[in-house]
Amino acid sequence: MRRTSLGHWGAFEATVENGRFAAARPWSDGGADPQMIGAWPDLVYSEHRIDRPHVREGFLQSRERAGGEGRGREAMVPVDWDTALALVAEQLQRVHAEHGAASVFGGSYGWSSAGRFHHARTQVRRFLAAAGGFTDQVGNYSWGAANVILPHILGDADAVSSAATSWQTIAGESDVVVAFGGLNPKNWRVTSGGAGNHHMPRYVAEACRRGVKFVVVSPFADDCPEGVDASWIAPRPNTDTAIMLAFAHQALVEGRADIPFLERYTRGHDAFLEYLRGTADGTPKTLAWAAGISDVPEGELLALWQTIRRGRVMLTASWSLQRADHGEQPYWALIALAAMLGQIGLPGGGFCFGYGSLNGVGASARRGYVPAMESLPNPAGRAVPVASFIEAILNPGGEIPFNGRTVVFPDVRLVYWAGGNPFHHTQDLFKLEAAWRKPEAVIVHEPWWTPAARRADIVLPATTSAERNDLGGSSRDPFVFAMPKLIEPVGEARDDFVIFRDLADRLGCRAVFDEGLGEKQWLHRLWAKTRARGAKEGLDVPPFETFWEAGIWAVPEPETPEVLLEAYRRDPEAHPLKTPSGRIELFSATIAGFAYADSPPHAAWREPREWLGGAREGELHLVTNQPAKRLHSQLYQAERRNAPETVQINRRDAAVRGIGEGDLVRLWNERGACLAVARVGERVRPGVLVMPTGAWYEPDTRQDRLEVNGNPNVLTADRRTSALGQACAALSALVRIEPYRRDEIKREMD
Ligand SMILES: Nc1nc2c(c(=O)[nH]1)N[C@H]1C(S)=C(S)[C@@H](COP(=O)(O)OP(=O)(O)OC[C@H]3O[C@@H](n4cnc5c(=O)[nH]c(N)nc54)[C@H](O)[C@@H]3O)O[C@H]1N2
Ligand SMILES: Nc1nc2c(c(=O)[nH]1)N[C@H]1C(S)=C(S)[C@@H](COP(=O)(O)OP(=O)(O)OC[C@H]3O[C@@H](n4cnc5c(=O)[nH]c(N)nc54)[C@H](O)[C@@H]3O)O[C@H]1N2
Ligand SMILES: [Mo]
Repeated sequence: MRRTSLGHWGAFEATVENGRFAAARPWSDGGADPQMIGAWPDLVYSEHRIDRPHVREGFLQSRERAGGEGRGREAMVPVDWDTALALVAEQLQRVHAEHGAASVFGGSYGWSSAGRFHHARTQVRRFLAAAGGFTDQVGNYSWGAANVILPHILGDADAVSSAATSWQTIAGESDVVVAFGGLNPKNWRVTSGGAGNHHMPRYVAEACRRGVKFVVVSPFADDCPEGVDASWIAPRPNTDTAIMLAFAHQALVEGRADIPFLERYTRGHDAFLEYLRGTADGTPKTLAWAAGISDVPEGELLALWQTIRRGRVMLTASWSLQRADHGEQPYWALIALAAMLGQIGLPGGGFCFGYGSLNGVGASARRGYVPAMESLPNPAGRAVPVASFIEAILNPGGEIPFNGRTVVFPDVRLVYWAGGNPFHHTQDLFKLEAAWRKPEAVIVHEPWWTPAARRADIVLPATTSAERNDLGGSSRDPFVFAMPKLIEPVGEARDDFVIFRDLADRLGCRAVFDEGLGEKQWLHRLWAKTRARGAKEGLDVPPFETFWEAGIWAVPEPETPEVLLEAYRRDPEAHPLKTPSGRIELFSATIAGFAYADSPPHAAWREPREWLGGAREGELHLVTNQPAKRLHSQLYQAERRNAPETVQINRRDAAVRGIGEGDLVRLWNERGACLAVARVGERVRPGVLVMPTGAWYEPDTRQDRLEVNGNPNVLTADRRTSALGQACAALSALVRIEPYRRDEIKREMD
């Protein structure tokens, strides 16, 4: 039997033989990665599947009185479902009664699976809301800083979350595309919710063929699709803001600045221009100034400026740029530069974010046809920024500023995680390991024995999306997919939804949680939303049965290609932005009013706390990017590696340290150390190491604070972008590296 289904890494055709998921290959000519898709059966039948519920030995004996020290160390004891569910219900009731709802931490950040109904994170938050409330997480790791700064500049975060100028208009109209952070094709293998169309490389190649010139600004040459003859400028990491500001200054002094555009479409450009001139700080933001910060020769910057000073120019930044100290600034600076050039709202011109970050950005698709599972209001009304998880646990009652408000950390007693891997995504994992011992109870739903599952008190085995019915898709893709159940659950695994429904039953809140509906009825209800959306736009969406039978519904393409802020440009009075002024804010009185020392009221250069400009002898900048053939830590278990993750190092840096190609190396700083395999060459600029995330966290049993699989988050800092964004700043980290000899571990870590 062959069925079509979907994962975050693409739509696939599944072959099922005698009740077994035998093979998976990319659906149709969709262009998904065959290796990632082909790993599905390996994942589903992995030796790392959790076969039944487990409880940590000490916790089984003495519950919360066991303390958290044994997490990840004591044996996990298999128990039956009834015992496990009774324990979970008891712990939730206890914490609610003794400490209140806010002491249950249930934000549960993570991507989980592509299906929209069985989406674990949505399900756990619905359940905890129904059960009386919890502390939630706000924002995301992907574009947390942009999510906060963009509404101040543009009125909302659409320019990073959903809207983008289409590749069609770039191919047709752009002369130059300058990609800060590049366009790394590996990122196009993935879309949140999954996609049928993986044709980004084709769009870029087409633009190239029509003569569009590409400039990649990145420390890493691989941030460029094959076959694209791009110029490469390799600045120090985290210095893009300085380059953008210098171009804006150059526009100003050359009389290239589009003053009528600034006057009509922006507010506060005077203050910004004064900053560029250096009126107050005595530093004009010249090319020479930016060359000193970015370590790019002034001549190279001048040449790049000359390619963008005329013609139709698309300025774009990857999401990675804002996942760094002061990550709000490169986004604000890029918008300001685009405003100076006056092409915002024109086809193929202006600015845009994330072309190289996710499949589907700039593809043509109608939005709103993939239904989202509904959430429930959280009676506890509490939430903390996602990246402040460690601090929230360690510092109950502590306060942090956040976008003009004050967040007070709850007294976390119970942590509930379903659909994310905090021992992958959190920065400073050895610090997390210590913080993780503090709560009285930790409950995790997982299909696999991930590092987070191994560190829980109660582990409930979840089904994978192959073992249940669902539907999914991405708003950036022209398809909605049925995800039929392919096989019976593996072992004793149960759907997250079913687990929560049974728990809700025990806690007396089932009617609120499931509204009396089962899986099938929920899928009908979700599809009804798609049909309602169609009715609004005059599109004929088939009935559920027709959709389910076909397995796919192709959403008709929009009539005109999208251009970011086109309507605003056409008529700013009729289409004002949702900013206080209704205009693009190059100076924000709101942000000025917050008076945060680290968050200037206009785009400005601020030194990161860790960067090459402030490095000590021997330190290198560690860039941790997304893994090429995994989705974060997902798919790692199917790789069957016998060596740690790789790290890219420049030949020059390798030579002075005696590191050769393929050598085992140790990376370390004051936060910890991890092993890696060196890839030596010229792909990465001197002074920089590039290491993908996603290796499963595995501390060495004999060495304190040494991680052996190559998870670089033991090296990244638990710091946020700024008081404004409080977002993940993983990409600002300095480390040292040396050949690894197991017997002579140095002890510089303390
Ligand atoms: N240093 C550094 N760190 C980073 C980043 C970086 O650039 N550098 N990037 C950050 C970003 S942008 C992100 S989005 C995060 C990603 O972090 P996460 O989203 O947390 O990463 P995943 O590995 O996708 O975790 C998803 C988990 O859900 C589980 N899962 C899958 N399906 C199901 C299901 O049906 N039910 C349940 N219960 N579980 C399921 C998977 O096994 C996996 O453990 O990492 C962040 N961390
Ligand atoms: N294959 C695959 N694709 C994915 C994912 C995955 O796990 N696997 N995850 C998805 C998710 S959740 C997200 S949020 C997106 C993330 O999308 P991004 O954040 O854009 O992706 P990254 O790979 O982290 O970074 C892209 C490149 O930015 C460059 N870079 C880093 N710092 C700087 C800097 O300071 N300046 C400049 N100029 N360049 C810099 C690095 O060389 C890196 O290769 O990717 C998505 N796509
Ligand atoms: Mo992300």
